[in-house]
Amino acid sequence: MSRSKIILIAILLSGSLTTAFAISFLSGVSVIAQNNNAFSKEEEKTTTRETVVTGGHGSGYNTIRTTGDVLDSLNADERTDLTIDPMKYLREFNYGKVSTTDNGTTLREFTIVALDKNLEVSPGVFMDAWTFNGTIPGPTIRATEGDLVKIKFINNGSKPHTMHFHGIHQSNMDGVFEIIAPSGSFTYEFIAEPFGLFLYHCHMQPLEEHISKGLYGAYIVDPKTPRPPADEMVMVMNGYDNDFDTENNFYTVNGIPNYYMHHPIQIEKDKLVRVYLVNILEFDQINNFHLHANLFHLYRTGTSVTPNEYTDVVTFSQGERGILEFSYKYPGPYMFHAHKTEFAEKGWTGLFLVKEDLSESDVTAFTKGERADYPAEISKNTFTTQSKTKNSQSAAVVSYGEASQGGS
Ligand SMILES: [Cu+2]
Repeated sequence: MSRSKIILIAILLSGSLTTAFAISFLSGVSVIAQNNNAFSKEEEKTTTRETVVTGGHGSGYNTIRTTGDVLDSLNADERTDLTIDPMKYLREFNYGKVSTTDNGTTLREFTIVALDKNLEVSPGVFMDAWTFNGTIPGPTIRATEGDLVKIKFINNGSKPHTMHFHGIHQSNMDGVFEIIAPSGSFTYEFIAEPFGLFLYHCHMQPLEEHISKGLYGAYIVDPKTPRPPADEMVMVMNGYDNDFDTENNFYTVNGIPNYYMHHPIQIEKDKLVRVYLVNILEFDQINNFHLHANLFHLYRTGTSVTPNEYTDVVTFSQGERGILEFSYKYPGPYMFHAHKTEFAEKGWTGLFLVKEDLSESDVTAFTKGERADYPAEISKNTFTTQSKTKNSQSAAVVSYGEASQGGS
């Protein structure tokens, strides 16, 4: 529900109660009932019924062909005006320019540039975005506990900005009071501590504007003893309010609505997957992540190597994050998406495609730069994955639409 709606309801309720309370003082409890009746009659008069258009949803996830008003980014790979390349971003960790200081500390140096950019957040939908290094989300910054991190921040945007990192550091490195004007620069310097999953974002007022226009990214601090090897990926949950009414029109993980539905994330059966999951969604109170046909170990804020929970849904408010670990027992396509169904319908969905092993040929709904025609196997709601046995290779047909992917 939008904030304005919540506020409106709060005003109406408090107005109604205050009036009822005042009247009841004068003429007794029965007036409260009358007042409530009057309120509901008034409400009846002013409420008009909305027509609900279902937008041609069929059974199961045939709806990935069109999600009604939310167009899917089918040809995203070769474009330069998109928010990001979600497949590249997924497993891209930036460790900076690495050197060693005189006292033996590892120094990691990064350069981040704030840029105004007109980005296509969904086909045909452009937004005047503010970015770190030209993308939404900004680059994932990664260090190890105890490293010295230096971030040279250059503001080439048209508005003043800062970089506020979560984590432990000095006040003057917190990116709140030192405002970096357009054409200005500032070097943030701090020790990476503690280990965990953090984020960075601009901290200029009005904060909701500077965040919703795209100024954020993930910041990972690894423990000195590394976590066990895994297929690691970062997922930043966000939204776009491209008509500036303080309500999001699109919801995504990693920048483009529904991207991973068309470009499934390929993972290997029985192999440990580690997702660094960050919620930066502006305007909405919560966001969440649901994994299909599986459960994950959840490390809240990533500040422990012992999991807090074994679950299939995690809900975060803005700024919250956690590390998810899981492996799939059976091959095939599996959805992941916001279990806030409104967000899922407006773009926050994706697929893991679990393979017997990654040497199998890629199976994606669309190859790079291809037109938005569905390959025959997708049109027929089936596609083929190689399922290997000890002595032979046989092709198994996996149902892709209809009932097999029908629920959440
Ligand atoms: Cu800013």
